Amino acid sequence: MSDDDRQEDCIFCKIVAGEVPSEKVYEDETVYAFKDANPKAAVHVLIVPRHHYASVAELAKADPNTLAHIVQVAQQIADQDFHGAYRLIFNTGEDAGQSVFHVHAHVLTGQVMPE
Ligand code: DGP
Repeated sequence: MSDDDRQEDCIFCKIVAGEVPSEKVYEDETVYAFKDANPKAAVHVLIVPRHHYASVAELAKADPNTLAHIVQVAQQIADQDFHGAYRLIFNTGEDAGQSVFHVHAHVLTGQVMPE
């Protein structure tokens, strides 16, 4: 990631850059996926674009291909871990529970999810 993509105080920018350790699940040129530190399912993975966008709305507007790619990577993780079944969540805005303002998809899989 180039320096001008970064937000200095963003924990997920630091994880993408390898400055903060994480349990990597998948990576490629555009996204990085790692285990959530506070898992809410048997498999709980966060997928983030390498480039910093604050929210899924910002990502959808600026780079819809990467948003579609995130969905494809989620599918791939669930295909490996739980016959393709998964819950995909983008908390958007503080009042919806977003606490890290670098867009991230929560992939919850590896178990039958409660209703
Ligand atoms: P949200 O509330 O939607 O913004 O989700 C943020 C998630 O990020 C939350 O489930 C915990 C996770 N998280 C926060 N900091 C770290 C970290 O440093 N490492 C890892 N692996 N996960 C983190």
